[in-house]
Parts: sequence; C-alpha cells; structure tokens
Amino acid sequence: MKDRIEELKKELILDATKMSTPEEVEQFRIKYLSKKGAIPALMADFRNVPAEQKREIGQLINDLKAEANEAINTMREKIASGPDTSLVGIDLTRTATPLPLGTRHPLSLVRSEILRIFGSMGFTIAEGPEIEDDWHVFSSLNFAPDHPARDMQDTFFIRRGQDDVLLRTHTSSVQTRVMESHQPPIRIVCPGRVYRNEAISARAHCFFHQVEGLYIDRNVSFADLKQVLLYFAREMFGPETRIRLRPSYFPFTEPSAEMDISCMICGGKGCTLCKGTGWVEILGCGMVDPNVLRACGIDPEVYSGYAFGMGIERIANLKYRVRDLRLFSENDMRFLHEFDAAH
Ligand code: 2NM
Repeated sequence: MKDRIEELKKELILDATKMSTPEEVEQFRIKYLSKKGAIPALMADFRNVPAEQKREIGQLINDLKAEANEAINTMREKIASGPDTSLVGIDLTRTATPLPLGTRHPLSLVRSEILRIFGSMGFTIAEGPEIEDDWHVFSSLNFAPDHPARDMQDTFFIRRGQDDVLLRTHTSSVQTRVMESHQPPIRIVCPGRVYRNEAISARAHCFFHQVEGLYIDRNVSFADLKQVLLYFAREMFGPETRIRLRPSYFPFTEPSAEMDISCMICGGKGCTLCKGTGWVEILGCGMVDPNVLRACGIDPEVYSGYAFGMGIERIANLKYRVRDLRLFSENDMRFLHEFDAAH
C-alpha cells in the first residue's frame, strides 16, 4: 500500500507539470480526485489496511489528496491571471557587460557634410591613389619644372629619379585621372588624404584631408563657380553667411581666387577668430587653366571649367573651434567623445 501511494505521488507530480489549459486541469481532477479516480480508489482499499498502519497510511493518503488539490488550485489561478508577462520587453540576447560604442570622427562628419552639399548640386564622388607619379600630381597640372612644391622640402618622395614615385600633395591628381579618362561634362568632388613634408605643430601636420571639386562643360563661367560656392557656404555655416573672393595664384587655375566667409562668430563685426577683419579664409578656387585641360586631352577651345579645393581640418576647426590640428590624428578618447551624437 505504501509503495502504491509513493508511485502515485510521483505520477501526480509529473502530471501536474504538464497542465496548461482548463481542459487539462479537468482531466487531472478526473484522474486523481473524481469518484472513480485514483485517490478515492486508495481510500476504498483503506479498510484492508492493518489497524496498526492505519494512522500512517491515512496521513499519506490525505497528503496526496492535498497535493492534488493544491496543484489544481495553483493551475487555475495561473490560467485566470493570464500569460506570464514578467519577461516581456527584456532582451535576453543582450550581453551582461555593456559594449562601449564608438563615435563618428569630426573629420568624417565634416567630410560627409561637404559631400552631401555638393552631392545635392549634382556632383559625384571620385577617388584615386595616395601614391602617385610626377605627371598626375605636378606636370599635368601646369606646375613649372622648378616649382618649389616639387622640392624634397615640400613633398614626400618614395623614389626620386627618372620616374618619381611620391605621396600626393593634393587630390587634384584624382581630377587629372578623371579628365584623362572621361570627356566632359565632368562634375566631381574628390575627398582624400594628402601629404606634405612639414614639421608637425598645432597649425601644420605632415598629412591632412582635402575635398577638391571640378566642373567642366561648354560655357562654364566664373559666375557659376561663385554661385555654387555661395550655396555651399550657406549650407555649411548658416543662411546669413556672406562670401568674398580675393585674387590669388595657383599653377592649375587662371584666374585664381581665395574665398573668405563672413566670420561665423562675430557676424563680420570683428573678433579674435577673424583677427578683427570680419572675414575668415576657407578655400581656394579658379577657372581651370587651358594648359591643364589640354594636358588631359580636353579641348580648351570647346570646354571650360572651374575647380576649387579646401582642407577638411580647416572647415572642422571653424565649425567646432578646435585649437590644435594634432587633436584630429591623436585619437584621444576625451576629444573624440565630444562629437558623440548625444552631445
Ligand atoms: C585648389 C585651388 C584652386 C584645383 C584645380 C584642379 C584641377 F585638377 F582641375 F586642375 N583641381 N583642384 C584647385 C584649384 C585646387 O585648392 C586650394
């Protein structure tokens, strides 16, 4: 009898874990507690238990009955209170230790913004090699054979001799490559890293980043250039921004100019950023020299074009008031986290 009770108890506990619907609870009740159920059957046999065991066996049967009732009550309550929602909304796949998130580098943010603005005016992106030859960096761009930029003092040479191999000093070499391989219309912006042999300081580095633009078609004029640059300045520095162009000189453009914007700190009144002038320089530009077009296989009698170039560091300095150029390449986390999306 004791063994039968023990067996039944094991079976009951197992069955109790398998219930989840009201129908299953009812089946459980019928199996164990109904008139023809297993527990009343035990009670019917109870009268055959010897008198000296009646107390102990009676207790075991009562316990079993209580267990069955409790299982039924617990399950009924569970069903009545609806599905278990304690884990809803908790991501069980998350790591216990948080993963540190990186941030966008300020130069990357500024480059994206420059490319977005020119992209909205129909410019497409062109890229090219950082290791170049003399033709694409200097000769095709109308640099005289004795131009100082060709000097070891200014340019990093990988191989010096008949076929120079060097690190590009501007991304104009990409534009030369595009002009050589495409006939106009050409409308491109060229972002990239460039190298110059300079002592590293707060204001100079041996590499920096540029975006240069080029537009060549029939009847492209200086007025077209001015309007595109005005639109760029207002998108980049705000709708109140004014521009001015000062005559300048570059080997690859004629005429050439440098562009200033009205100071975004004082609005033109004069402050320490603009050194009291109300203007800050942001880029160089000009009409592509006919010699450059001819060297790249484009007929200057049919086509004309403009080009411009700017340093991404310079724009980022003005936008974020960074005092030291070296911060852009040191990757100090305290600096980089100032450009967190949360800030
Ligand atoms: C500048 C300033 C003025 C320039 C010229 C060319 C090319 F390839 F068309 F000749 N590309 N970029 C240019 C003109 C760059 O940077 C300050």
